[in-house]
Amino acid sequence: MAVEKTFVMVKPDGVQRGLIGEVLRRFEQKGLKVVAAKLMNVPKSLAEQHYAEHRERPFFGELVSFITSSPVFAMVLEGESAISVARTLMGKTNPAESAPGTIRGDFGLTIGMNIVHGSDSPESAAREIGLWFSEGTVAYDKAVDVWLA
Ligand code: RTP
Ligand code: MG
Repeated sequence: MAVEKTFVMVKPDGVQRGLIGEVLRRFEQKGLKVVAAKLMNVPKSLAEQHYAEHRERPFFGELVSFITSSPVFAMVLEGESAISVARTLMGKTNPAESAPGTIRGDFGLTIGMNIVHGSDSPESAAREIGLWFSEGTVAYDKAVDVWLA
């Protein structure tokens, strides 16, 4: 167990449906802290780098065009086992197979529009945080941590 940072993003479908607050609420309620956040349009080059592992997949073009189609809400969340905890709250990649109670299970229907992204490993988290937040993250004064425990 270790305190980790993870990169999470509300995708264009989630932003357009007004779900930024709902998604963020679930992560905050769980105990993860927001250490960086911004609403932004995604340059094509950033989308291609972010999803580079899927470059050869048949859905790659569709995925890049979707993620660049309108603003996303990008954030870095911090907490104990933040990477796997965020993925658990999100649910499975395909919302049709995601359990009720998860973000994708409660709000999604199709795999192409699954509302939220979260880093899938420590290596991905480090890579994605560097890619999306080259300006860095914000550190909290440790004195307030007692209220978040
Ligand atoms: P993400 O990276 O977006 O957090 O999603 P994930 O780890 O759960 O899933 P991943 O395998 O990394 O796939 C990335 C995104 O590509 C889209 N996808 N479409 N048409 C398809 O068969 C298909 N498969 C994946 C999804 O939007 C998925 O989130
Ligand atoms: Mg992924």
